[in-house]
Amino acid sequence: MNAWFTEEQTRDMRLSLRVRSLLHRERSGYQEIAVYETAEVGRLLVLDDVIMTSERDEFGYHEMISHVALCTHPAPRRVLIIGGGDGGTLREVARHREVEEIHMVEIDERVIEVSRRFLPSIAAAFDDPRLRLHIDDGIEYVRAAAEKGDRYDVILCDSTDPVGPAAGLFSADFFRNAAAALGEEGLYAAQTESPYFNRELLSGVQRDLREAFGRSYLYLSAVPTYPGGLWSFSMGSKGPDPTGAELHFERVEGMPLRFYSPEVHRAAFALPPFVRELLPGEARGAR
Ligand code: SPD
Repeated sequence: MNAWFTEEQTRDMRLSLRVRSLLHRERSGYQEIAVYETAEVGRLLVLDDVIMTSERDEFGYHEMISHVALCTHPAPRRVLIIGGGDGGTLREVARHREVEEIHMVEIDERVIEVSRRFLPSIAAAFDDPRLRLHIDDGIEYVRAAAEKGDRYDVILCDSTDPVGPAAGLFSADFFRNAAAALGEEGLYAAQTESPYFNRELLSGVQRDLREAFGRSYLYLSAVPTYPGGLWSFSMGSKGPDPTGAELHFERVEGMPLRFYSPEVHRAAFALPPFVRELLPGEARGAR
């Protein structure tokens, strides 16, 4: 079979993956959802022609969006996941025994259902009894949580790219609401795209997180099917320092992790100069 799935990663750059078969395609109320069996990266989830996750490289994303914050917060009992319908972030959060409640707000229920059926190794924790699943708009959910005085310890934003409805998840207004929906030592971590191809977005996010939380951090991982392969995560903190001495690595002992480790946690904050220059002025010298 000579079929290929091609993602237009930038206007001038494409990634093609040989397709063994198309396992599923549908149009939900929000987007086109497709799952391919590929020759190189196993099963691949695609939303509106954009790669969301693949069996081969998902761990560098899901482990890093989750464990960095969960090993930094002093007592992460209530965790909110925004987006993340494939379930990979939920799977990682659910590994933490100290987490008592996992709230997840996903706008498109069909992404969850398709992932449960076709990506069982990723969508592995939807039956966890600590999960409270909300099919809703993450932006509205966080605004309402902030207004009600609902308080989380950690919020993880596992969003799609910042286009269409997801653009609001990268806005200063959203970060202020996220800060208000977090407790005193609250931590917010989000995927923030490629440091090669989304530079303006990334420096704006860092500036706005710093304004909303007081402290912001940027760290890196590797996700070969995403544009450029080098991927960024941004963190807003009301107190705990993910680069400091008080980290809780004992929490991940014994977990079957393939990317995250204490060494990788620390190394992820070592930024090449071309990435460091995206940090707000006062933070550039500090790390
Ligand atoms: N360019 C694709 C970025 C997608 C980030 N989110 C992926 C969701 C994986 N759980």
